[in-house]
This record gives sequence, structure tokens and C-alpha cells, in this order.
Amino acid sequence: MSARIRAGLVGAGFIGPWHVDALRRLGNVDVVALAGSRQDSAQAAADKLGIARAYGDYQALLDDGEVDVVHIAAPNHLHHPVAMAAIARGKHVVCDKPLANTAAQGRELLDAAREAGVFHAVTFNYRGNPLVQQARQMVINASVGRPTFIHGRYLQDWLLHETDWSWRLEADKSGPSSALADIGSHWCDLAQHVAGCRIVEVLAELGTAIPRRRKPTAGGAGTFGANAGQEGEWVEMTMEDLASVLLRFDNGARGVVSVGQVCAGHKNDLVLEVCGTRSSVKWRQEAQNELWIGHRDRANELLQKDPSLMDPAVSDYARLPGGHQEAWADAFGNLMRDIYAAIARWPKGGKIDEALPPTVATFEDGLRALNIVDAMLASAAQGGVWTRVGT
Ligand code: SOE
Repeated sequence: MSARIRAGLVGAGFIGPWHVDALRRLGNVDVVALAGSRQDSAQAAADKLGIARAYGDYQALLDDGEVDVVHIAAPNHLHHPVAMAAIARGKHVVCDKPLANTAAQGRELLDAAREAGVFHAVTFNYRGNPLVQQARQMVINASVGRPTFIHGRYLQDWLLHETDWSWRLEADKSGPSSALADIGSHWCDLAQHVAGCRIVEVLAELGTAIPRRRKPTAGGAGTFGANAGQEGEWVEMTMEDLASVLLRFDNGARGVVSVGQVCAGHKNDLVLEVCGTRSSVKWRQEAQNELWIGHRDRANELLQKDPSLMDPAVSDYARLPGGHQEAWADAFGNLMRDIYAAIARWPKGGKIDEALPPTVATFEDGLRALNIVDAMLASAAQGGVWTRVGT
């Protein structure tokens, strides 16, 4: 690989442009190509983003010898075929979550990537937030004590109306899960990442608050968009837009998480709290520059994001001084910084080891999240019974 690293992007919907933004902040990465589902839409997206080559087919991008790293930001059902084909060509892969539609596909991807010796990552991007790393560090340095209760929520409202539509509601594209795959997977990864323990058993109840939706004939406004007033056909919903899940962790901790995309007023409301034997820490994505620290014998604290007040081991995740608010795109940038630092020193036929920066989730983490979601679906299908998470 040359000193500069060349990336290609598959998919230019909501998230694709943010991959490009994060890569351009790095200084040693060129985004050289973009692939979409049609040549005209790919060309329009490439023109808008200032990317030199556009392909109407992902295979053509994978055949582009100048692409070292493939970023997959396409709908879920394409993650497996695109990643498998990229790995077969010896390219590194950065894939959006969920890694695939099923745990079986995720396992296949992990095995293939290991076999080919390519670098593999999944964008569990909330790991990149400075105060998420601070919370994790407070578990590591024992100021939280042993985590005993790990709880929270991930609620959104962009699917509240029956006219709201997304490919995430269609099983052939999203896989067997909708809300859990899309945002529940983020919460589970983050909870395990911060608390340092793994979800091993789940008991889930799922719900579908909006049983029928109008699918816009013209395609619709996409994720976070509104389609009121558009023509469309009515479609019965087959997957969950709500979930309540009890959790058991491998260190004995208990937990609970609520997931929903039909909860008015909650825009991207991911909340994680880890209660330990000494103190508690709570982080809320919508107020991401604050970390609540709960005590029993003294006043609670509210830590404002400020590198000079953070644990020196992780203060580098805060790019700006205190009072200068950091946001979603900055955390995404932190993740890409860590991923590309690893790619830059990746030996030919390399192997992922423990030395990776903590923000980097690999296909192994992606598979773990798929196994958790699979167990939640199985638990709910049996009427809500404790179900072991596969490995
Ligand atoms: C839509 O629910 C979505 O864009 C998710 O797909 C992302 O992973 C999350 O970060 C924000 O919300």
C-alpha cells in the first residue's frame, strides 16, 4: 500500500457522506471512488462529494485497483455480499452496523476476513465519543467498582407516523429485525464496551406500534425524512419498532434496555448507565458533552467534556478544549482516526490482535451484536423466555 491510503465508498445514503467527511479530516486518506445502485445516482453523489470516479455497480468499485479500503454504507442486505467480494479481492473493509442480516453471515465474514488477512471493522461509532471513553476508563480504573446494573434506552421518533418509511422496515433488506438491528445493536455494543462485560442471556418482548405503513411509490425521503402527502401502497409490518429486553451479563451484572423508533420527541436518544459497587456513570448521546457521575456518600457530579479534566489515558478523544462542544461527526471522526491508524501499520496478511485502539469494533464485535439480536428475536418468538446468546 502507498503512503496515502485510498478508500472507496459503497452507498451514499444518510451515512455514506459522513464516512467521506471523517476520512477527509485524516490527511492521509483519499476517497477515490463511490458506488451506488445506478450510474446516474452514483455520479450525482460523487459530484456532490467531489469524488473522482462513480460506479453504478459495487463490483466495478471492487475491481478498481486503486481502492485499498472498502467502506460499506449500503442497506443491510448488501453488507454480506459486498464485504465477501471485497475480502476475496484482498481489500480492507469498514462496514456499517449491523455487520450482516444474520449471525451465520456474520460468522462467514469474520472467518473470510481472518483467512484473507485483511483489516475489518464495524462502525459502532458511539465508542468514539470522548465521554464514552471517559466512562469506560472509569470502569477500568475501578472508580465505578464492579458493574452490577447496566441499563438504558435507545429511542428515536423518525418512524412514528404511518407515512414514515425506510428500507429498514423490509425484511428482505433489513434482515429479520428492524429496530433492534438498527439501533439496539449500537446500545448492546456500547454497554459491553463501557462496562467491560458481555451480554450472555436475554429475555425480550417485541412490539409493532405501527402495524401498517404507506410505502411511498416514489421511494420516499429516506432515514429521518418525512413522506406525508406522497402517493403509496399500504404494507403490513412484520418486524418490531419497539423492544423491551432484560439482560444478564457474564460478570453477574443484570440489565435492561428499551429500544424504539416510534417514541415522539426522542431524536437519537441513546442513554447508557452503568451502576457499579462504588459509583454510577451515565452518558446520554443527545447531551454528549456531559457525563453524570452518581455517588452514595457525597454529592453527584456532572463532568463537562474538557480534555484537561478527563483521564489522561483517553483525553485525546476530546479534540477541542472545554466549552467547545463536540458532536456526532467528531466522534465518527475519532473512530476513523483509530481505524486508519491501524490500517496504516497493517502488515500484509495481518491479524487483528489486542493492541487495537478501544474504539475499533471488528467483525468479531459485529458478530457478537448479531448473536445478541438473534437471541432477542428467539426469546420473543418463544413468548419471552431467557435465551442464551450464541457465540
Ligand atoms: C437510523 O436509526 C440511524 O441512522 C442508525 O442507522 C444509525 O446507526 C444511528 O447512529 C443513528 O440513527
